[in-house]
Amino acid sequence: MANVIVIGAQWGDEGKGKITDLLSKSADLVVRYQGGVNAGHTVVVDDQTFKLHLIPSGILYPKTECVIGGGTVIDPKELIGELDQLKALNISADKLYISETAHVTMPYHRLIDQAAEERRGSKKIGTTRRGIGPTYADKSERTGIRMVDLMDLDALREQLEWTVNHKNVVLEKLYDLAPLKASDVVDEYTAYAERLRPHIIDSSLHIYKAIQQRKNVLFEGAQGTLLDLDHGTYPYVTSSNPVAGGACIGSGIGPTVIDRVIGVAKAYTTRVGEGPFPTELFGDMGERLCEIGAEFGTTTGRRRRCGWFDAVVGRYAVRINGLDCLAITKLDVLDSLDEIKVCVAYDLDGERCRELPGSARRFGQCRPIYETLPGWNQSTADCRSLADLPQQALDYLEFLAQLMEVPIAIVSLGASRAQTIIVE
Ligand code: 2SA
Ligand code: MG
Repeated sequence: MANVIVIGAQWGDEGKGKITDLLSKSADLVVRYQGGVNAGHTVVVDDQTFKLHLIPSGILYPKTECVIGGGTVIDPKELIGELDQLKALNISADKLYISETAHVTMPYHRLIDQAAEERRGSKKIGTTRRGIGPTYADKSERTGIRMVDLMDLDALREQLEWTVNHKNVVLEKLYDLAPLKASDVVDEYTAYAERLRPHIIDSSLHIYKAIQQRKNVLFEGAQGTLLDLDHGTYPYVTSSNPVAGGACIGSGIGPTVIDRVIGVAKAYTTRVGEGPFPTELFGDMGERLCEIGAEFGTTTGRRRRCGWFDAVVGRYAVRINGLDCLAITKLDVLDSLDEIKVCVAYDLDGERCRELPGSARRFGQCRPIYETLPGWNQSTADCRSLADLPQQALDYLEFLAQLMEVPIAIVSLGASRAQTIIVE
C-alpha cells in the first residue's frame, strides 16, 4: 500500500468515499488535505449509512488514525456534529487528529458566502454556501483564524473583537445584513475550542513520523480535479487544491514520499453547481442517469447534472495529477442502457480539440465528439471479478483505459464494500 493519494478525476462525487474506505483498511493513517464541510462522503457499512463531511471515512476502522490536515478549513460546529454522530454509534474518535494550522470557518464566512451568491445573480458559482470561499479568502488575505488561534482563548478574544467589527462593515454596508456581536461569537467558539482541544496537534510532524516508521498513509482528496482553484474550470471551482499536488501542501509533507496516485472517476460524469460541462445530457437520458445513480449532493441535497464520460477531462486529470491508475465507479448505473457514449474529443469552432481550453467561456463552447459503444443490458451488481463482467462492459472499460492511457485498477458496481472488483 505505501503512501497513496486518492483524488477525484472529474467534478467531485466520483465515489472517492467508497474507494478510500476500501484502501483505509490497509492504511495506518488517513489524511484529508483540503476543502471543508463542502465535501460529502457516503459510506455504507453493514446496512449503516454514514454521511461524513470533514472526518475521513477511515475513522470507521478501529486501528486507523485520521488527520484533518492544515490545508483544510474547519467549521467547528459541523465537525462537532460529526463527532456526535460517531459517538451515538459507539465509534471512537480518539484517533482523530486536527491540524493546528487549519483555518476556521466563522459565522460571517457562511453569511458572506450566501449573500455573495445571491448577489451574483446569473453569474453565481453554485457554491455549497458553507462559507468555504470566504474562509480561504481570509487565509490568503492573512486575516484568518486558525485552530491554533482557537486554542489561545485570550488572544482569540482580542482577535475576534477586531475581526468581527471589520466583517460587520461588510455584512451591513455591502450586504444589508444584521451585524454580529463579537462577544456572542467568542462565547460560541470558546465552547467549540474546548471540545476540539484534545484533537489538535502539529499534524505535519505527526504524518512525517508515521512515514519515517514506514506506516501506510492515505491522502484523501475532496471534490475533484476540475474543481481545483488553479487547474479547474475557473471561476466555477472551489477555493482549494483537490489535485494530487495539493496533498503535499495541505498535509505539510514533501512530494518524494508519495508512492502512488489513484484517480477515481465515475463511468459517466456528474457536476453539481454552475459552470461548463460539455457532455451534459438534458433530456430523458440525463434524467435516467440521475435517477438510477441517485445523483443528489451529500451535503446540500442538490440534484447533480449528469452526462456521458468525458475522456478529454479524464486525460487532463491523468496529466495534472500524474495518475498511476484509475478506479471506475458506478459502472452498474449503465447496466440497462442499449448504447453508451464516450466523449473522445471536442469540436471547438469547427476544430477537433483534445485539450481543455483555458477559459470557462471557451470551454462552454466545446461540443463533444462521441464514440458510441454497445451496452450490456444485464445486471453487473453481483459481479466480483472481471471474468464475471459481460463482454460489452469489459470492452467499455478497455476503451476508457486506452483513451486515458492508464490502467483501471478498481471497478465499483454499487455502494457496498463487497460490490468491488480489484483488478489483479
Ligand atoms: P464551494 O462551496 O465554494 O466549495 O463551491 C464551489 C464549487 O465547488 C463545487 N463543490 C462540489 N461539487 C461536488 N461535490 C461537492 N460536495 C458535496 C457532495 C456537494 C453537495 O459531496 O455532494 O452536497 O452539494 C462539492 N463541494 C463543492 C460546488 O458545487 C461549486 O461548483
Ligand atoms: Mg461528495
